[in-house]
Parts: sequence; structure tokens; C-alpha cells
Amino acid sequence: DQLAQKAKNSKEADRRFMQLALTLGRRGQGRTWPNPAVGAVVVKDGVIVGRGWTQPGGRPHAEPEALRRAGEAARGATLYVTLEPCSHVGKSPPCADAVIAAGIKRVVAAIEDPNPQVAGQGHARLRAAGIAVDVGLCAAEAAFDHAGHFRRIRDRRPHVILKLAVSPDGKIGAAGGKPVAITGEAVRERVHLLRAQSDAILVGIGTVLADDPVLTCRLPGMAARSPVRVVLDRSLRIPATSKLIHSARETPLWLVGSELAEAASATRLGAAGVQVLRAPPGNGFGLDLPAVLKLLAEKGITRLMVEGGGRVASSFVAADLVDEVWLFRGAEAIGPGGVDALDALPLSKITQSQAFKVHASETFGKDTLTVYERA
Ligand code: AOF
Ligand code: ZN
Repeated sequence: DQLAQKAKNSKEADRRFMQLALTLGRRGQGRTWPNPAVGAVVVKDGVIVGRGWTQPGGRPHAEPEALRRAGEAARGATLYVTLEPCSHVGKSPPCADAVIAAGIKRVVAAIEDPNPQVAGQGHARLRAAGIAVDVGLCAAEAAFDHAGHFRRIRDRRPHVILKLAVSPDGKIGAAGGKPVAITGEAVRERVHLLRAQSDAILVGIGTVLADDPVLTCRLPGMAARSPVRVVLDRSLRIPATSKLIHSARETPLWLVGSELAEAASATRLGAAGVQVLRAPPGNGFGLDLPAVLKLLAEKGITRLMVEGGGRVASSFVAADLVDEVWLFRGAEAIGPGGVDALDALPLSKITQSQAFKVHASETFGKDTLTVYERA
């Protein structure tokens, strides 16, 4: 039983160190694209000797960061990493080689890298060098955190996170589209953090015309973590006076117009520092939504937050392009005549659907958050 107890303890320790690696990896979310935000921890004789995460822009990778901090202590140590160490010579040398050179004895990886240039070859390379490799610890959590990377590699589109803030009666605005406060300050802060953890944020032109939003992350000290702002603007009619246009030189603004939109508008917008992308016409705000997502993935976006309005939200849900839903619920009803969260679709398309299951729940004072993921 002593042996059994020892094995149990070491399993628990493995889990604890992997949890730390996952937490570290999340630090990079929203700023490592097109690369995944990986976390790594080096442990020697039960003591953490190095921690690392993928750096802004996607390089250096997590493992060399953790190994650099561990220095000589990495010799004979265990490396916990949230994604298979890479084996390809990309813009950086293979992490697997760095792990071998550092003298790591055992690697615990949460999940294999779906990138065809890696796809098991990183682990194979480590094993060939005599390193013990365990794969699969906290795999579900790693898959959730790396959903953007997986989706982009496998389906050539970003992982789509739909954020909705609704009243108890399922509305997102008062009669006549008048904006109302649905949720409180704590929710606002959480939403801004979610923006920072996203590569890009998308709204429809209707929201721009109605609310004139900025869509940046305005948490103290985190302005630089604002996502790329994307507007579905089929005929390129965004007002030159909008806050989005005014801030386009500080925080990237990409407008998606239809292939039919006037070239003159595109030229004018380009001069204002805006990038204009062209998508074929379709039925998501007049644009072909799968084509829009493909364009964004080609530009490197892995995690896309969709933040309104109701028509954009419903188009994404109807096209089955939503992977994760952040449903905030406020405490006060809006009453008849209010604007429905999903336009013509009932909210039960998410809350009562076989397609989604609850991933997590949280409360923010009187408000609540339920996160749904694909079932
Ligand atoms: C790792 N650790 O922290 C990350 C990895 O263009 P490169 O050379 O930077 O390689 C990018 C690929 O490396 C990326 O598509 C993904 O497969 C992997 N990302 N790998 O070992 C890391 N971010
Ligand atoms: Zn690497």
C-alpha cells in the first residue's frame, strides 16, 4: 500500500504541475496568434525550477523559455507542457531538440499538436533520445485552451466565442433598440478580459452605427492587449467619424466588405489605416460567413470573439459556426418590445440545444455567467 500511496501522490503532483502549466499558457491567450499559447513547467525533485509560456507574437515558444530559466537545473528534471513540443524547423528551432539538449529525463505533455508538421513527431523525437514521454494528462482542459489552434489547423477557421449579455427575459436592448445596462461593472471587466484573451473581436455594421463602440480592452494597463477589431460591413459604409476609424492607427481595424463594394471606399479606408478584406456575398449580414472565417484564419486568427448585435449572433448560430458561448444574465427584466438576443432565433437554440453543453458557471454580484461549449 505504501507503493500505491506513493504512486497516487506522484499522480497528484503531476496533475498539479500540469494545472500550473495550463495557467501559465493562458497568459499568452490573445497575443500569440497565429501560434497557440502554450505553458511549460520544469520540475526537479518536486521543486519548480523553471516556468515559461509562449511569448507575444508566438515566439519564443514556451519550452525554451522554461528551460532557459531552469538553466543547469533542467538536467534530470521533468518537463510539463500543455502541447506536444514541436519537431519542425519553423521560425524557431525545434523545441524537442532544446528539451533533449537540456538533459530533461521525462516529459509530461497534455495533448498532441495537430499541426501536420508536428503531429506526434515531437514525442517520437523525445522518445528516440531516451526520454520518458507521458501524453494525455489534463487533455480535455488543454484541448479547451488550445481550441483556436486546433480549429484553425483542422478546419481552417478560428474558434468562435459568442458573447451575449441578456436580461432574465432574454433581451439585449430596450424597445426601439435603445441601449440599456443589462449587467454590472464586474461583468464589464470580465468581458474586457475576454477581449484581451481573444485574437480578434467581430461585430456587424449595425452595432457600429447604433453604438459607435471602440471594442478595445480598457482594463488598467492592458490597452496593448486589445484584439484586432473586425466589422462585417458589406457595402463599406462605416462612418469616417466613428471611434473605430479614429483608433485604427493604434489598434488594428479590419473591415470585411463584399466583393461588390466600391473600390473608392476601400481606398479611402485604406488611407485611414484600415485593412479592407473582401468576401463573397452570402446570408450572414450579406456576406458568406464561412468564407469570412476562412479569411481570418488565413490571416492567423485562432480565437474570434463575436460581440453582437443580435443579427450577427443569430447568423453565426444558424450557420453552426459558434464553438463557445459566454452567456451573461443580468438581474432585471426589460419587458415587452425589447430586442431579442438572437434576433429571430430563440435563446433555447443555445441553452436547450443538444449541440451545446455547460462548460462552467460563475456569478458576478447579481449577474451570472454560463459558458457553453460544443457538446
Ligand atoms: C511548441 N511550443 O510554445 C508553441 C508551439 O513558426 P514557428 O516555428 O513558431 O512554429 C509554429 C508552430 O509551433 C505552431 O503552428 C504550433 O504547431 C507550434 N506551437 N509549439 O512546441 C509553443 N507555441
Ligand atoms: Zn516549439
